Amino acid sequence: MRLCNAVLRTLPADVAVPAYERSAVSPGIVHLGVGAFHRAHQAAFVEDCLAAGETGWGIVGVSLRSPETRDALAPQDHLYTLALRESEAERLRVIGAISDLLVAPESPGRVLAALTDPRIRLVTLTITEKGYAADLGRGRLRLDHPDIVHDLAHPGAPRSALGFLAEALERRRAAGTAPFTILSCDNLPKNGRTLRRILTEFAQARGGDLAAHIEAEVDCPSSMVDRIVPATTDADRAAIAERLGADDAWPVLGEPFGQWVIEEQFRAGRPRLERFGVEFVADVEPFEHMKLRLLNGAHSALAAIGRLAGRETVADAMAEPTIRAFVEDYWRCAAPTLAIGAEAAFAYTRRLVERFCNTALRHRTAQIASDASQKLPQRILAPLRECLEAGRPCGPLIFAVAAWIRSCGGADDTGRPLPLADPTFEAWTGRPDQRAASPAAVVEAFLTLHQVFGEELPRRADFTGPLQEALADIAGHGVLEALRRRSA
Ligand code: CS2
Repeated sequence: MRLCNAVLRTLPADVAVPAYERSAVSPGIVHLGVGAFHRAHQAAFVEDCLAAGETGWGIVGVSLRSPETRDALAPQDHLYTLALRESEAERLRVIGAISDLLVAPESPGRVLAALTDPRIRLVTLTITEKGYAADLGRGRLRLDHPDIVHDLAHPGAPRSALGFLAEALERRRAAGTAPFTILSCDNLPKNGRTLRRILTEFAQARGGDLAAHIEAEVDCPSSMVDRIVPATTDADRAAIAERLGADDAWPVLGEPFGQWVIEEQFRAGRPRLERFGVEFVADVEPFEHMKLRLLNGAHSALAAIGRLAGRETVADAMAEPTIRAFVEDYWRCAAPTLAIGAEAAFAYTRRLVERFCNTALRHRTAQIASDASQKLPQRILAPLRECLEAGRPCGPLIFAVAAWIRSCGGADDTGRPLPLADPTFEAWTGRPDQRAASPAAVVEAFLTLHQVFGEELPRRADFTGPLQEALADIAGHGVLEALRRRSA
């Protein structure tokens, strides 16, 4: 039996199901990039609003690349299970907030029709760092990006999120429909402002006066989103089917913790998410820095170190005392770069230890390591730069960069292959052969990667010297021994 509207009544009593009439919901949100994170985070908050009677905020999900999500969920009335796990406990909730799923490459016209529907007042995005087609170090649009080149040549059949947003805004304006608000839910610095800047640059490149319309009329609040969402495995599918008594082709997993902090800029209206724990603030940056630099920064460090040391999950890596001590040290260095006080940072990291040690999640270090070249600048290099400028210690941050470089060499410390999943990095033709080149030569080659390191950092001897030393230590002794030597 497959999960669908008709079986909702037959599910076990301890599985939460949509507490509202799904057929009465109308679409109010288009979400671009409808992956597991969206389904485990924003959609769950929207589900609360629907259940509370705000029926005008159903979600039309759009996949910008593959049909997998639609293929899995369409046969089950777009229902799916959210499993929140901690230790032995698992709470299951069937989410009904998604009312339709579109696949952009198959039918760009249907996506544009959804985006120009006057009932849509909010467009949310989780398209990952690389979906922005931007040089994130500088926060500028990459006009040479193949999707951007395509969308400028074919504005009526776009491929990129920016192409869809610009064309939809143009059509809405022509039809006299007010613009939607665009809410980025990606882990980018100043995500709303960055999106607004690159969308405006894209609109300028299209010509006409759309850019001026966006500047004057379109709200792009920044937001900070947080929930750890490991990729679903076949074992998860089987275990969830067992509990449901029905098959769900693609349930999503997460930790019970969830946070969403959003800037209050919604001229087009919004669901009353504040009733369900979402925080609306004037300036999201302090929250964003706290999360990007403490949670995501440590995650990326753990991913690189954990993979080199053969630790499959974040919890496995945290169980290794040397790594755990390193992470604590990392936080001590990153925390002073935050606007929040030391006490708040300490409270946050205490909670992070518990979240990272949640063995029920099985959050794979390989998952976090994907697209690392797109993540390092905002997570690790931004606070690192600030520490260097202030003359504060930042050894653990530099060590994390060295571990990342080493993890790009193709093998872990025992010689097992370490595949990369970072297309932007893989496209780089200057990659040195780490089995042959000296650590100094490897560092020198990596520092030419300006998209990651920027222009100024590679010129600082107080960065390049310690980076070479850390890489030489890792290459010579393995990552765990290198960590032990650091703390000796
Ligand atoms: C992780 C994030 O995969 C990654 O890069 O660091 O997905 C992280 O789990 C989330 O941002 C937590 O909110």
